[in-house]
Amino acid sequence: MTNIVGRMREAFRGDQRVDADALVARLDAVRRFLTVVDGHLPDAQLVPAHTLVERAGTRLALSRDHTVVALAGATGSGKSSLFNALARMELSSVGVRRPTTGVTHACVWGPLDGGNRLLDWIGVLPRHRFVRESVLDADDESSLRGLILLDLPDFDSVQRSHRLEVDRLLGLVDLVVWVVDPQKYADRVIHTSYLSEFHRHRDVTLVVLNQADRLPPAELPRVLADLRRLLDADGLDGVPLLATTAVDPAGMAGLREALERTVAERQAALRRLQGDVDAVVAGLDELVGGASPAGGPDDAAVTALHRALAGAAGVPAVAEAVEQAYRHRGGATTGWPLVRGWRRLRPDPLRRLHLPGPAAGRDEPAESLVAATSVPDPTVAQRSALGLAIRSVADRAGADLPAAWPAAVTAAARSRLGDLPDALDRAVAGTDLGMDRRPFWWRIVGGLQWLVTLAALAGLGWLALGYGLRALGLPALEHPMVGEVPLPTLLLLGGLLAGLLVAALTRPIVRWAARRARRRAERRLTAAVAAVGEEHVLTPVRAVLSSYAEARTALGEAAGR
Ligand SMILES: Nc1nc2c(ncn2[C@@H]2O[C@H](COP(=O)(O)OP(=O)(O)OP(=O)(O)O)[C@@H](O)[C@H]2O)c(=O)[nH]1
Ligand SMILES: [Mg+2]
Repeated sequence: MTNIVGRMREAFRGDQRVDADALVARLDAVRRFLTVVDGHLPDAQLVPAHTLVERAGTRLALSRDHTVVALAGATGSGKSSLFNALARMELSSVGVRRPTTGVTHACVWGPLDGGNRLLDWIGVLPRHRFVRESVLDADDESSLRGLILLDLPDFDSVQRSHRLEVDRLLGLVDLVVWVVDPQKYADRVIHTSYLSEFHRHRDVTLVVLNQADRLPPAELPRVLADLRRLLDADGLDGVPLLATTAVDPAGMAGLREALERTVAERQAALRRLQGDVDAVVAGLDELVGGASPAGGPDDAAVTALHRALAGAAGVPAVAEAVEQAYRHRGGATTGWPLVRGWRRLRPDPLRRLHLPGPAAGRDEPAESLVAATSVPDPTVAQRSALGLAIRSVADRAGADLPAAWPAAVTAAARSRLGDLPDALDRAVAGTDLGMDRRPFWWRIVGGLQWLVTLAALAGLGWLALGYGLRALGLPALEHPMVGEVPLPTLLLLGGLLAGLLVAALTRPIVRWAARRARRRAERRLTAAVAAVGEEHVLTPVRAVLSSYAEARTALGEAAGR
């Protein structure tokens, strides 16, 4: 990308013909570039490209059979004299009072109709338009057929409006003939403000040293050589330089011939536009040049973003609540039945956070779950950690990009910051924490607990019945014996002890399973908040990076590669 300009120059030099289709393709690429970078790069830097696309589109749609040539130069250099001499008619006033020409005059060789639309676009008033080729001329002027010659006001004028008019027209014409005279050919203004600015339009630039008759014949080669040196310094090496004498038809032959060649080639309009595209592309190069397209957001920064999002979404608090809730619910199902009721009185840690989200809500659109949870709002520290993580993703992603792109990446990363809190809350509320169903083994242990408790109660009842009968003086019950111990006593004590033992053995298993449940919930929640980060932060960042890559490709095509 760095050497686009150099390569373009090579392609541009010489008498190579410009392929109209290739030029149109390059303009399309500039258009595509502008579409892709829209909103990412400052508009002010894109003005020349927009102007080019608009002007080139219009110029190509208008007559390609005409070549618009402007005579430009300082006042008194002889532009109007050359204009009249080429037209062989007195169309534009030549005067002693300076500046003489205040508005642009046009002369069209061939029927005026075709050139009129071009002149409307260029902005030459109808009363200053003339037609050169009449029936009377027969074939004399046919070699210039298609030429539209413009006599411009002076660019170094005391009249500011003249300079504005010249600057406007120089942007529209196909070829410029710079007219200088022996007195002022070395003036700084024409070289610094104009000629050196035209170095990309060398193929559509001609320089004439007019009023050559005013120089002693021996002086002319020296002045021409001096002027050539100045032109080379302006970057206009290779540009044709001719000596002309407007007051002598013979002194016009070289210029006339050069114009005839230009008109016959019908290349000037395309070459001019090609020079414009080159200039615009060179100007845009620094906006997308340098780095190769970035691969995407940096992995470490993305991991840090996920962590910060999890913090802001309250994932650690929810995971902690999942572990506690597992222990709470597990204890309530598998604990000693005589104390289960007491356990149930304590609130469920997950329900306190209004989690898990409403079971039916999971199938509903996410919007219906707004603010569904009571997870604590992120702290100031968590908010700023999230802000930093987003900035870091943007900084890393935009680090190698040129000019305004890093700012565009940062803006994209932060573009949906306002939606993040709700989106994170919805993500947490919508995550299946894996706490809906009770594990099967809880029920087995629970059943076992009831069984041993019933055994204890049966033993208690049996013993109570025995005491009751004895107290009433009725025949005592014969308790079956297991070894030395009566069966009811064994049932009562064994049942109670077994219940306590099962509860004691189950507790560590419940705790271990609670930690597993916590990790599973953490995984799912982290995946859910990562998806939010993907949608709200990373996708916009990737969109800018892909715009950058597309802009590079488009500019490469616009450069003609
Ligand atoms: N001897 C001689 N005089 C010339 C030649 N070209 C122009 N002149 C004279 O130079 C003076 C200025 O010529 P213009 O054609 O009006 O110059 P211009 O560049 O149109 O000047 P503005 O309209 O003021 O920008 C006139 O007096 C011309 O007669 C030339 O080749 N030789
Ligand atoms: Mg004039």
